[in-house]
Amino acid sequence: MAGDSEVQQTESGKDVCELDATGDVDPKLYPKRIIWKNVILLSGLHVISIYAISRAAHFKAFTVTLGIITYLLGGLGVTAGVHRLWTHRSYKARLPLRILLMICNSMALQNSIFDWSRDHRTHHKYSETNADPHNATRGFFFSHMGWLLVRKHPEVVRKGRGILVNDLLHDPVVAFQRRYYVPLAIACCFVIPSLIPWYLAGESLVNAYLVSALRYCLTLHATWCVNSLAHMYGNKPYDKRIHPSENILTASIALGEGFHNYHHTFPHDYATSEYGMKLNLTTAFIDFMALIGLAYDRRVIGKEAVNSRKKKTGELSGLADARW
Ligand code: ST9
Ligand code: ZN
Ligand code: ZN
Repeated sequence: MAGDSEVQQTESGKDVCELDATGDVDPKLYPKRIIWKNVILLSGLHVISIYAISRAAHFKAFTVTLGIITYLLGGLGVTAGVHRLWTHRSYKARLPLRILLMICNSMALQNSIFDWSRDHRTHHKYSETNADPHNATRGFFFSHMGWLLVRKHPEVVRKGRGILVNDLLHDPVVAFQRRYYVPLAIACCFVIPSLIPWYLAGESLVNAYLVSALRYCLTLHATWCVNSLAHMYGNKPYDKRIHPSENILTASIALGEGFHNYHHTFPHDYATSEYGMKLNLTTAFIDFMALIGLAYDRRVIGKEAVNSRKKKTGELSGLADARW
């Protein structure tokens, strides 16, 4: 009951006031608190990005090339780093690769590896429920970026507390990034990528910053498409009872992360797809790292298991009931 509610606090002292006295969710106390700081920052980023596009003809080729390279590096910090390595443990990486991926991940500025992984593990376990941080049943905009503009649903926090994160807490690379996250992310995402073309190619600092901001904005949208587009549109060859779908557009812009029906069915496959390296730059990157000895123990789901799952629950299986 609303009247029984009390303000509870997390370990770092933040209140989770939407839980009632029993720790259950009181629906009357949710929705939703808009985080105006995030609304202003993300709106500002979009205004700057549109302005950057309008000035594109003034940018030096060096700056644009660096923008593309940092899109790919930041993207790999998300896909090969926080997603496939730290969240799903779908392969193992030696220390130099973990450090490289942590720096690339900081370049993507998408929350610390710890927070991102905890949210993503929660997303997989409780997909399309209130405990899913970007629950796609709340609509396209919410699952795309709206979830970053409001306080989390209390179920995310409550159920998320049961998610195991010991491996993340014991990884010194993850701990280092978490500790110095704000300065590290600002330096890797904006400061260094703006200084390089200014220093090496005589680009103006304003132009160099505009390209960094545009690249950041594009990386965010490519990532968010996995939660929105790939949870709404596409085929479901592996499990038709779930929302996640094979979305080729998303796979193309998100370095191979759009094969989402496969990924939610077999989350521990390091390729996140049945088709290995096809449209999947991240898988090619991990394979190259394995070739030079920096990645190992890549987990793959066998053909037989994939085919038998397709027959049991895929679109062509004849299985009738959808979960939703
Ligand atoms: C961004 C992230 O964009 C994007 C992630 C997308 C994931 C996509 C996955 C797809 C697969 C991979 C594809 C990659 C493709 C890449 C392509 C690249 C080319 N469990 O969070 P708080 C507790 S970030 C357990 O503050 P609020 C916890 O105790 C963009 N507990 O919630 C915490 O306390 P403590 C930039 C949890 O206050 C407390 O709750 N960033 C969990 O409701 C409060 O946590 C932004 O725009 C959990 N899961 O605020 C905004 N969650 O501190 C950044 C929470 O002790 N975020 N708790 O840990 C925020 O400002 C806030 O998180 C908020 C919610 C406003 C969204
Ligand atoms: Zn998903
Ligand atoms: Zn995943």
